Amino acid sequence: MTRLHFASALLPSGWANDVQVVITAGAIAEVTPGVVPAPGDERHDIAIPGLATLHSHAFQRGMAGLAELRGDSTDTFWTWRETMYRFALAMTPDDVAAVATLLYVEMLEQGFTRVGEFHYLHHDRDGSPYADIGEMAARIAQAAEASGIALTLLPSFYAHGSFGGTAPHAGQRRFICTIDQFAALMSASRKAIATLPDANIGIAPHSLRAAAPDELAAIIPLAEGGPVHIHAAEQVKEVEDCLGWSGQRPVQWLLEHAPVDQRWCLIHATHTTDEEVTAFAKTGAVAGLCPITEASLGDGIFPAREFVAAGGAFGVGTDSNVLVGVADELRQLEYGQRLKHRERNVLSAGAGRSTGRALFDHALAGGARALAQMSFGLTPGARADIVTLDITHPSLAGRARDAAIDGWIFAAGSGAIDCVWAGGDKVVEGGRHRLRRGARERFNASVRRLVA
Ligand code: NGQ
Ligand code: ZN
Repeated sequence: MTRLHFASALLPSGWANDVQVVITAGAIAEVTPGVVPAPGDERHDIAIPGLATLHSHAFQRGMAGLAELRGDSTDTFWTWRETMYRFALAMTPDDVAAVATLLYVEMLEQGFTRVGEFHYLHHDRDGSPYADIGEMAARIAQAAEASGIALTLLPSFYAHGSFGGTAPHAGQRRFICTIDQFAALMSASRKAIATLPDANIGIAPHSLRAAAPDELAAIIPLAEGGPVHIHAAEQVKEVEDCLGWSGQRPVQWLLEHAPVDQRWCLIHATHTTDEEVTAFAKTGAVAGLCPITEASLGDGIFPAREFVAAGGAFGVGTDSNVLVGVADELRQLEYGQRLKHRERNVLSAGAGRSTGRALFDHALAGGARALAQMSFGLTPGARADIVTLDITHPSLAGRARDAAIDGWIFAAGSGAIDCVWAGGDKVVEGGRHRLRRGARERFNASVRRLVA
């Protein structure tokens, strides 16, 4: 049993002072506001819940910052993807484990305590399955276990190069499965996470480009009620190609042809019309927004204001992991809206209400829904995922409650996290994960070789 005491804590009912939290077996057992610290309570200042990054491609952390060199023709999402494929083709299972471990360490240092790993780098370098088809999934599970982050594994089904069932190209060979191989991969993935505390599993048809309608229908039952994630409408070209193929836009097609409900998460959904926004919000499916990656790749800006006004749920994902941070994703999301609407405090819940708090609340609830966490936040029954802010950071000076969240998200950024408990285990202290050094060494050794 661990007993913590916080000067203030963000509970589901709002901020409370003098909060004692009792942790047993990795979960929150009791939350008692308005009590003085008991002898033996470990004391901290401001506590907030850990968040989920609902969309990650771990291996891409290895190439962060390596695609910022202008090419011969106009650089786009599609030219970035060629660079990314070349990198993916070179990685061994050991490289993936090293890169994912450091990434998950960094996520925890930034206040992410659960990751939705949209996992599609399945096979050996020539495209043939490993002797254990779940080899790479097992490496992801190992990385999660070593770091302490909770894992929602989302094995991805990938079969085609584009709409209409076209053949995949050579650069995609490590991602490709038949339906039978995917079923075997799902079983192996379930095995890989079986002993991992607090892990769960869903499925991820990669996109309507990569999964044909009959395949989509065949694989959805393999989720066995778990989450279903799919990339949709990230790029204008993708929307145009989808219109050419089906006469419908990707989000529209999904809403009309797939059983989209609260279990679903549409990743990006950047190019979505007013009509789609209203219908999407009604389903209860989560918009999986990845603001930093979407900016990095030149995707466009999601109509977040309209989606929230329609009652839509969203969470955030670090996606390409080019930069990892809770504060960074939430700030970028709000700043995109500001640039688009030429206004300030666009996603605040109303007059006198904090923007940072609104962003945080949405991302907490939306992330939990997208990764099938029924119980979340600082409440009995939830996993003990707790983050404390460093009140000595200059951007937090004199701030309390929502103002501290705003100071963190808009002014302090990554430097304001003090401690992080993941499943009740204090893995980050003074902003540093206990594995940081070793994880960096392994990561650096892999990446030096990969970029040589
Ligand atoms: C991915 N990433 O699967 O890693 C994709 C690129 C694609 C983003 N969409 C590949 N950000 O969508 O075809
Ligand atoms: Zn993605």
